[in-house]
Amino acid sequence: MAQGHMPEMITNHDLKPGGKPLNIVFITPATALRRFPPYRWGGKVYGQSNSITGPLILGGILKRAGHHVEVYEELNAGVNYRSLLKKTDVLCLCCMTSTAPRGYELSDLFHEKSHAHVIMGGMHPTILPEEALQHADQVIVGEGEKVILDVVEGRRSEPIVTGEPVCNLDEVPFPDYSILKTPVQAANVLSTRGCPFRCTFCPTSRMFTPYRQRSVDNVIAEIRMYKKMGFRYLNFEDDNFTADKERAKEIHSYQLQPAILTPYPGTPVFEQYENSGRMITHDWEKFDMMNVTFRPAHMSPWELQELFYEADKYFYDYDSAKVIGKLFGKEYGRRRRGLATYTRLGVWGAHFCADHVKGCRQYRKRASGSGHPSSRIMPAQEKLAGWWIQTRM
Ligand code: B12
Ligand code: SF4
Repeated sequence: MAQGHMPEMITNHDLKPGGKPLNIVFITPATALRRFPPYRWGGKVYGQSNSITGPLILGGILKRAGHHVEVYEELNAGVNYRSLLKKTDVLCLCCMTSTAPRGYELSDLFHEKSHAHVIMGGMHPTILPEEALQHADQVIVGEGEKVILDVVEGRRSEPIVTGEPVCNLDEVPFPDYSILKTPVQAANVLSTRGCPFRCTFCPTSRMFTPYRQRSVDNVIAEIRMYKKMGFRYLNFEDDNFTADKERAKEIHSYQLQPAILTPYPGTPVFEQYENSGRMITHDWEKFDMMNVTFRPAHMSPWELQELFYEADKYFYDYDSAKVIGKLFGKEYGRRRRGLATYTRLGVWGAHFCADHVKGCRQYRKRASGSGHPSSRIMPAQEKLAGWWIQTRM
């Protein structure tokens, strides 16, 4: 498989004299609901399976330094933990807020049942490193490229290591898909890091700072590599692909999806809502942009949740599926139709669970109250998902 190029700055490390290659495993955790098979099937309707790129970039750096590296995305497939517990020397967990609780669970499991050294990184450990350190041996704050090898090989042993941002993004190696062990159909391309604006609710513009762009040539070289590797689908996953309109036109693509305002820790909105008592949950699993986690000013949390479901139905409707089919081809149209159906079933399912499943029946009566809406809906789905997962871990 084609490899990304490797800049001097990052490759120039050697294994410690006499040091033997380590078995390094990267896991991007997913919440119980997202590991539940019906959700994974639904995900296929939503789009081609894809992978977060951080572990593929960092794993590639470690592989080229001589280590044995495997990367797993829990979102896309079950992971055989029995075998990983036996062989893993270093476990690297990549967590966003909603997946941090699962990351902590995995870290505890590896501490209990294996000899692995556990390192955490990604969006959530970057914002709350002390919280992550209650479970991990080391936490890397920020971008990992410049420090990952030193941390893994033990030259940096402090509990919290701060990774400096890479100034010239063209020096970052391309993600290495040869180490990814879970299925993937689409390659993700990020032509920038961060965003020139700093909306008060936005975590990425704070994590990836300053805003940087790759050169168009470098992006095109990556796209060519994926074509050679046989990828039929690419996603542009920039946070604000149109920040530079001319450049966006040059590269040519963007995508949107509905989301609920989520006050992520580390953002001014979180501070503000926290200080004024408007946060209604600190259950990080709910921080996935699909659950209301705060008290809105002019309606109840549940009313906002319902409006989100309604917006989803308008966004993914059958007419727009036709237009998308015409613009982007039959397959995209078919997927969009599937998504329209799935969204409608999902909304119905959420109401059904809330109305009929034990523990949730009362939600309508409490709709104008201050409780967390998903704490009434989700338990039904989560109980089922939790049961299924427990029988397999
Ligand atoms: C691609 C992507 C996806 C893909 C794949 C993700 C996956 N399989 O988990 C898809 C579309 C499936 C997805 C889904 C979701 N996503 Co998403 N996603 C992204 C996106 C756009 C790009 C990720 C990426 O490749 N970044 C670029 C690389 C270079 O960064 P990175 O992976 O974070 O890695 C760097 C550092 O974090 C660090 N690092 C990372 N991992 C590790 C591990 C170790 C051990 C170390 C040391 C360092 C380290 O070093 C890396 C290199 O510098 C980001 C936005 C962003 N700009 O990051 C949102 C983002 C991560 N997603 C987000 C969200 C909310 C979600 C969903 C919950 C959305 C939803 N409603 O379903 C789901 C959850 C999926 C899950 N796993 O459960 C939020 C998370 C916010 C937060 N604070 O938690 C983000 C930040 C978007 C946003 N603007 O808010 N996502
Ligand atoms: S990425 Fe979007 S939300 Fe974040 S600062 Fe930029 S424009 Fe605002």
